[in-house]
Amino acid sequence: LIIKEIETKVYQGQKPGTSGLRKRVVEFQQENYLDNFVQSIFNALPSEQVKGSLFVVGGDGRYFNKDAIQVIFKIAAANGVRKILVGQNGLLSTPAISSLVRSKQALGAILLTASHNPGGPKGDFGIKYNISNGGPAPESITNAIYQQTLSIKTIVKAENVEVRDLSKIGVYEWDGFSIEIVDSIDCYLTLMKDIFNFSQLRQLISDKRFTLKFDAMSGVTGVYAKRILSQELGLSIDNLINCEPSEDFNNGHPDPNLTYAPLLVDMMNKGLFDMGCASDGDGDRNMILGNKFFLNPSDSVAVIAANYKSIPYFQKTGLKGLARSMPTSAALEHVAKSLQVPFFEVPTGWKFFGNLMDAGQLSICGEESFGTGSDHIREKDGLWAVLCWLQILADRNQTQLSNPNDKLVSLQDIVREHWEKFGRNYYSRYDYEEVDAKGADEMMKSLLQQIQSKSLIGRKFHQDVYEIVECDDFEYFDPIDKSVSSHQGLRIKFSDGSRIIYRLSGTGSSGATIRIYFDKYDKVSLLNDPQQHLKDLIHIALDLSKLQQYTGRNEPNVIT
Ligand code: VG1
Ligand code: CO
Repeated sequence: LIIKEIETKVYQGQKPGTSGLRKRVVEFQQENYLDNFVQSIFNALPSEQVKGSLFVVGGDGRYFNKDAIQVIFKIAAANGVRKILVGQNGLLSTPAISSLVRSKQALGAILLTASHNPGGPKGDFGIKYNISNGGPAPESITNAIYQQTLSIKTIVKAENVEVRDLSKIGVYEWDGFSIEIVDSIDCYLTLMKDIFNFSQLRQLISDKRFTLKFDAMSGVTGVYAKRILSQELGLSIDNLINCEPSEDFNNGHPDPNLTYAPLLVDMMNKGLFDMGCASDGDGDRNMILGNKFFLNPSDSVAVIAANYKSIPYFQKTGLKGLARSMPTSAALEHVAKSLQVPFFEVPTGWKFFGNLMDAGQLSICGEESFGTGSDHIREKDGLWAVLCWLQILADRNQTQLSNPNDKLVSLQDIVREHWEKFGRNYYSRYDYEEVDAKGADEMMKSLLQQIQSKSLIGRKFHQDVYEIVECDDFEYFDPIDKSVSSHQGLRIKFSDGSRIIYRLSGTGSSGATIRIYFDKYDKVSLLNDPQQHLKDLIHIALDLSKLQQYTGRNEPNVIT
């Protein structure tokens, strides 16, 4: 190895957000910008751990992915890493990386993705460090990396390490360092076969009474969908859309929601398929739709949990506990109560679930932001969620599938039955993307002040139907490592249990994004339109925050 030491200067602002460091590509293209961050990761880790270690590297295939991988190779080699596993063509979904780290017992992984943010030369790039459990590094480590970025002076690089062609599976060796290009899917597929009953899934997918459409939004999941849904489970290739990974997501916004997946949403609204699914750029998110039916992610995780016995993996492991992020609807709590399993509420971001899983206290968890997962890995997992739903459907329809004249129980039938049993949490999230950061900060400050002064308590709205009984600035005490995470969102709670939550996004790359979440439980009227049902609560939220006044925005860009 020819190792060179390079002098560098500090870049301000390399602080990882909700899920890694995300910036515009042009920022990453500045001299040593990426290099500084990568070197800072190694500087933050104990050097005796790094020496001789194994790392996993891969990304969602967005623009700058391939250049970044070469930089990581060089810096990792010079810092004493023994071996790197990299996905073929540099591609690995976030869940696949998590599964590789765990099964190969790597020290950690470097993930190259800005997830659901747009890509391309004018779009975003991102980098995230995962630890040996396969999950995102906790705040103690991301903070340590950030501290390193503020004092970095030199970078070390092995100049002669380079594998320009990442298309062929194989091993490349230098003295004391090697790079192995691995199949992007194999390890993940083995895991999925262990979790689900593939022959049952195959039977459902091949049945004429059930039609499925999958949209990879030109992100990395396309390669997984082709192999798993099509080759392994027999879904016709015609039912896969946007399954070629593209550097700019085919000029799209790889965020699976009602706004950015219009093609799929339109087909499902027309009733063309029984189930429609989409995943985000790096494959950890999922949107699942029924025939003319939107499955709210907060309901999705609750229904999966309630039906855990349909899934072979949970038959083996049992249900250790359930958890959701704070702004996610309370639907999952009703399931935890009924099944009498422990329940946890953590801040937004998957990194907060890892400790509970490692401690054997958590099996299934989810976020309202189209993130669902379990302790099979330490990241949320888009394709896993799709397979869960297929498994639940296949299990529920065992009799029907063998009687060709029976009508199949549909996805929405299962959700409606769930509401009948547990009640329904009407839920919505409003996103105001790229608003002026100053206005957003001032709005949050004014809300915080109202909360801290307790002046909101006792206030009544809409003919006194709604009364505020509690409000706070959410703080999380991790029961496992005892760490404290403050300022995780502003919560307002009403006498009927309804909640309004305000947060600023931590994944954007310019301006600010305000998120407002609405949650209202109902046991009696189950089939209303959520926007209609939540109208008053939404009104109160906009009123209290004076959002329009602070931001000049009349409407959110995305409504979930
Ligand atoms: C958003 C979501 C959060 C999710 C995060 C990462 O964060 O709200 O639930 O964990 O994205 O998802 P924020 O701070 O913008 O609200 V992904 O798919 O970008 O790794
Ligand atoms: Co993602």
